Amino acid sequence: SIPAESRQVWQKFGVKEFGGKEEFQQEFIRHVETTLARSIYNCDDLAAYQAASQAIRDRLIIAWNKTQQKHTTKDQKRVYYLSLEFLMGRAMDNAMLNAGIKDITKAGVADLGFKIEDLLEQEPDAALGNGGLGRLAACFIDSIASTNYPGWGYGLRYQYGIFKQRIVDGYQVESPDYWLTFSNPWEIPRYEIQIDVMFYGYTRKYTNDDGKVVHVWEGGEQIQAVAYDVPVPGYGTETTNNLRLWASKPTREFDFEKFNAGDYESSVRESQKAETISAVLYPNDNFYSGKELRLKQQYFWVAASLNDIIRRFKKTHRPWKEFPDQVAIQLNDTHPTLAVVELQRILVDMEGVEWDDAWNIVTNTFGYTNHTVLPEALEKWPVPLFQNLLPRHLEIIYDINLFFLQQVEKLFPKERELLARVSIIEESSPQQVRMAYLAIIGSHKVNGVAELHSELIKTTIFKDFVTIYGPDKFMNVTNGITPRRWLHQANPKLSNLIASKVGSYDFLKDLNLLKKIEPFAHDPKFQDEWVAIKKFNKARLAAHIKEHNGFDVNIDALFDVQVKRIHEYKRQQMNIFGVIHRYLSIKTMTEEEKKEATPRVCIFGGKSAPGYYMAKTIIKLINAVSEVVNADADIGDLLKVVFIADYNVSKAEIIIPASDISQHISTAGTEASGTSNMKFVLSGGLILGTVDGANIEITREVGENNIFLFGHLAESVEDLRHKHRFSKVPLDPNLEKVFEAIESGMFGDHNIYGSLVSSVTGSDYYLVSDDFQSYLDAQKLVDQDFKNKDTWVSRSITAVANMGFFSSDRAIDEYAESIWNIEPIAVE
Ligand code: GPK
Repeated sequence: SIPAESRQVWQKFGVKEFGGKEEFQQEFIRHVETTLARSIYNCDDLAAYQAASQAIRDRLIIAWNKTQQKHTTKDQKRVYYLSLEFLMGRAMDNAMLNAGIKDITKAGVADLGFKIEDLLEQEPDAALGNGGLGRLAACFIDSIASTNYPGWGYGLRYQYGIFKQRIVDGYQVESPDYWLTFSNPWEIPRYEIQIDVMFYGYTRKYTNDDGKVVHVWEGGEQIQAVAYDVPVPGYGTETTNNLRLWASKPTREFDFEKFNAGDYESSVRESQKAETISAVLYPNDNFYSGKELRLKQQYFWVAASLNDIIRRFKKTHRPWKEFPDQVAIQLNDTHPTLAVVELQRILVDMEGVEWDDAWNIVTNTFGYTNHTVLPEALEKWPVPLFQNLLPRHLEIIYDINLFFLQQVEKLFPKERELLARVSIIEESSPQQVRMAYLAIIGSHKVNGVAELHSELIKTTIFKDFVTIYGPDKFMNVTNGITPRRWLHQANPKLSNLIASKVGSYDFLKDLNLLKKIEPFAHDPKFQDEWVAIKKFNKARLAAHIKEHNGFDVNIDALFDVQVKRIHEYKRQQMNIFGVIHRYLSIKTMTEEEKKEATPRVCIFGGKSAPGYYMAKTIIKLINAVSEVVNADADIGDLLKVVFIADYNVSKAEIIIPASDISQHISTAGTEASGTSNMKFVLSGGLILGTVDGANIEITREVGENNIFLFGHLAESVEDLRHKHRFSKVPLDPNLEKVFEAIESGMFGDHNIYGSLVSSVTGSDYYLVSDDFQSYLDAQKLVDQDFKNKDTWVSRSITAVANMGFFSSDRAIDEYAESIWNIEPIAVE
């Protein structure tokens, strides 16, 4: 440590926070001239963005250091959020907002000849996630910091995030998202933090001098994990937490071995192979694909993270049994479930803790969040693959399973069927490791992400585990979203208007304060301002559409938006069938009827997994319909169809505030929660939705007059599917007309859409036909109600006023209180 007499020097020159804009400017110029080696003569927007972000980054690092020192001295329990995905989007605007230096930087760059908006546009999205699950993790770490909880995120530093989507001839075309081209100012490489991770090899056991059986795992391939830290600033607090992302690198020892054997070329090849582990994000949402490299990613990340967490714990010199008093680990889906096994392995094999004591520590440490009931999304690793890659872990899983099944047998003697059903090992050929079961057995709490979903997991996929453990192990934590990004950053004008009535921006920290705008729901002046802001946001989106799609949309039309991953269960196909129905209706309207009709702009956006044929067909149909409808002179402004390519977080920030209606129309019981539904309502849009996921809680909060619900309920879904399977259910007549239009070739070669149509005319697993009439009825109501501008705007205001519950700060408080058992720490 630094000798006392030197400390004065340190303190004298310690980096300070910005006092004002001039200090920012000084730092900006210093970074242009030294960090970037540029000058006033060649500083373009990109360089200016880089210099500004370096200056902001320095401030985050100071706060980060302070926070980590404070957390270390306080020595309280921390939470570690393990997620394979963090869909962060851009960092600069959020960093300025949360660090409270937005005005300083804005004014600072203006004096230097730049517009802050132009600089923000330079930043590529950090798109290290697929959709809702990854974005939830991003909102959660924002909230953990903003509510002053000591907590870290752990993930992978993919070099390629979710692919970029282009539309060529109506089809999705993917290209790689190499987002690190200009380096990333928001990460701090920690080259000194290197952790060895082993794969493959073999296991061996021996009896040591104390007569104890010891298991060893050796002879495998070593890969090195290097840490990259991303500071996560809380809003309105000094707390700046850490997101630690691991990158894979070849180990030095590994290189030398080959090199000494004279095989230089293959040593280089092997090195390159090591880097591929963390190279690319798997582009599947709600789908398990079972690739070995994916299992490698999971173990690599889990092993590095646990090693890091344990190293930190060991510095406190506490006994192992206190581990769960210091550490809570949340498993974001089953992706990090190997952590359960890895912790047990470290405790038993490496630290000599007795099996039962170790297992107590493990189960008290972990919590598991389930995000889906879709069977195709549940991870099940083939035993042979597992055996080869992680032989010792498989042995431990067998032991965990054995002890678990013994316990079940004691509780429920003679229930052989039950034992087979709940076994971690599925007796298929090959056998499979059921990761969700392992996660349940290895955790003290299991939660779903909205009320209906949390009930469904208890009564369907995890029913037997409720029988075994009782209901208290299973709970609900309804998802939330961060109001900083999804209200203040995405919709600054609305945030400012709300602040003018609330009296401050405190609602960004305590979202229930939105209630204070409810009295103004019928105030004409407030309504006018509200409407003007929506119009401004629609114009902003229209400009984006003009630039990227090349045509104009009428901003007085109803903006109807469905943006999310393309998936059959989310039913974008039903939406586009509805659009075709609307198109056909307009074609038969008289001029009088046309005058009465509500003009619409139907906006779609979302990526399909590259190998998901049906989803890709849906994208093609949307684009084909768009071409036909937009070019039809009979239709004019009454209907426009837009597909916005490459939907991502920064596009969501433009699209969501511009919606009048957004669609969340999954087959009841399939969408675990949804979070964009919350974002749309928070921006003053109303929902057209099914009785599914968090739509249900949104309805309860905003009132059923302020949402358009339709469709069958989750409880009827099984029966309806059964009917489709075992009898011929007549197709909805309106849908039949839509299919006739498709088959007539109206949208190009109808063969392209053959499987899409027959999936509905066949077993109709997603009940598109069953819900179609109800969907059209709800749409009709939307058309009518939109004409009544006064009522519409008051409904919009009332809905926003009642959205307080959906702050991710509330969700994090619930996790902290009932799963993690952690307390906030103030950082002055
Ligand atoms: C759930 F299982 C998964 C998955 O693989 N990816 C994903 O984004 C989503 N999710 C759910 O589909 C949403 O309903 C939910 O809001 C979100 O996770 C966050 O919980």
